[in-house]
Amino acid sequence: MTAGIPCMQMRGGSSKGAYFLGSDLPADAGERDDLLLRVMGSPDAREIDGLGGGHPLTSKVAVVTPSADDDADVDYVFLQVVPDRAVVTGAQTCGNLLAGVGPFAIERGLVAPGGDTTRVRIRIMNPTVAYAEARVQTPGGVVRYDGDTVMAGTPFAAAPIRLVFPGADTSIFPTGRLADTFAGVDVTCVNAGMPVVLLRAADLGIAGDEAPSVLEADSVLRERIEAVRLKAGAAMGLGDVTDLTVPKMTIVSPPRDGGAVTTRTFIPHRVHDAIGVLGAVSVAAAVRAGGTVLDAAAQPGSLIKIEHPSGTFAVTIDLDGEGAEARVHTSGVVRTARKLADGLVWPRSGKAIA
Ligand code: NQM
Repeated sequence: MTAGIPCMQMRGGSSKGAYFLGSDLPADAGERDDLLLRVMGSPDAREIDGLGGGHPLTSKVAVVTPSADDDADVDYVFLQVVPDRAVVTGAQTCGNLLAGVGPFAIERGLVAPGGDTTRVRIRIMNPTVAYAEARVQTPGGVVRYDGDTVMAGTPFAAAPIRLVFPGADTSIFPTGRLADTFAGVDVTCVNAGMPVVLLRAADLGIAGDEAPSVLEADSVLRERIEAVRLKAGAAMGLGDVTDLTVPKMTIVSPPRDGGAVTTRTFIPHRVHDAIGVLGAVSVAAAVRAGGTVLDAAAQPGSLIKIEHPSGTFAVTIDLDGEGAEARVHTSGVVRTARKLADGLVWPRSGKAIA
């Protein structure tokens, strides 16, 4: 019988995934990905034979290793396990699972707790190297999960984890323009950590505050958005994105609840119940820059509230430069995470039945 593999299941932000030490997984990426499919229960829309929850937001993996980089304590590789296809992709990172990386690193002894709050410096390894700092509550040298912070997209309060992202020296507008037209639809392509394409709800003939299930059921809308995505992805330098989970497609419309903008995000085939962390940072970057399909002037304040299907997501962000030259100076979000289970997982040994 296959041996059990050490694994911690955590809710990270509004997602859920399996966290592993890199040393507990095969070094070869192909072998690792094959193992992860068998751990999560993919390919199967329900992932009934594995830890995955049958939705992209609950079929995620974080691989954490001590970092060789002086600027980081740990390296974080994010892998999206596609539930209904035998695909494991590292073409994107995930800011929600990132929220669990600090607690996991402390729990596994990779980072020593340092007072009431422990700072964990994280090198995000894919799709390109980036850095983040997580501030984790560790009173008495133990990770604290309980707390009063309520995060839209998660029904229960928990301890806050502040994630801070340093700036970058590349423009947030990967096509070099504030707006483009692809497949007849005006869009803004923006990337402040997650490649996102903004589309106006009015241009798609919808209100923009529909429930995710309503949008997912609209096959004409889905096909139109996919046609835009394939062209926008190439123009953003992502190549052929047919089988990739990026760019994310965010439908924007005027705010309803005091925020800067209402969003509905295809990630890219299911619609997010909320919005991804770095997805929200990218939208907030476009809000701050102005002159985009958001049809608004650059917003002056650092705090940007992004409305989504289950509430609002607050991002603090400052930019350097203007217009198509705008770059992130710094950004930050508050998330929560929770250890759900810690032990051994037994991967399926059987092959998928066609
Ligand atoms: O954008 C969903 C999530 C994400 C990614 C997705 C994320 C991010 O909510 O940083 O967190 O867009 O695939 O976990």
